[in-house]
Amino acid sequence: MSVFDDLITDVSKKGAAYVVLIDPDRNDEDSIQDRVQKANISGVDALFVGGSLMMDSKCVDRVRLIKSYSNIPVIFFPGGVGQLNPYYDAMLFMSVISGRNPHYLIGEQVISAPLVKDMDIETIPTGYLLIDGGAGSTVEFMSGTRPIPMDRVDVTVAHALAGQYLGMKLIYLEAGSGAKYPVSSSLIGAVNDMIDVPLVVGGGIKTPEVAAELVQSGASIIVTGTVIEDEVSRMKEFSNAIHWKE
Ligand code: 1GP
Repeated sequence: MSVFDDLITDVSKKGAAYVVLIDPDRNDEDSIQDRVQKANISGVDALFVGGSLMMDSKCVDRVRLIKSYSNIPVIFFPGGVGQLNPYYDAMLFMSVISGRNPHYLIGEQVISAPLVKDMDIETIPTGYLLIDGGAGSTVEFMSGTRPIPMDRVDVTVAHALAGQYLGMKLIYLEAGSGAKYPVSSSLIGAVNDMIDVPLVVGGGIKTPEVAAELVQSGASIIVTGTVIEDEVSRMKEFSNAIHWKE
């Protein structure tokens, strides 16, 4: 079974899937080991690995390390083609469809496609929508795109639907790492009412209660990063809150 099929099975069996984001930029070897081993035993369904900006050249070594400790799928969450390496089980093959920067709509994808083929990495076509989470995210700077204001339901829904019609298997609503506020329940509900593909929601999700509320509003996959960097032991609480059918 593919990593994507596995994730979708988790969503239907458990009510939603829980993914922990590990940014290889901000982690030393000990914290990587601790985080990945805790994820293995805390009901986390997969790891996303990636970040918008790497401040050193150790990304590949850290991904290799993450893969060596992980019992769950390690999925590349691409900040750029430079982070591509053969240690991922799959990757979100993403396009920043909320923006109008051709490099992040199709440029990076063209550069990476032959390398992905050569490395034989499973690709999961993903429409990525950057929503304004109030914190001026790194993604905004790095992608050179303007986030969609949180209250522009019409604009968000139209982008998500366009992503579905273009064949995206997932639509990702991203408030940005460290967002002041996560994507709102009402926005998730409105998008979920209009599209049939699973919704991934991340950015600024700080408590299991908020995660549970976003799932009830229509999120199929919840991603947390910062909160787990601060408190690794909370993974189990998040996983219990998100997996409401279990
Ligand atoms: C993944 O950017 C998020 O979509 C992660 O955000 O670090 O705020 O959890 P946090």
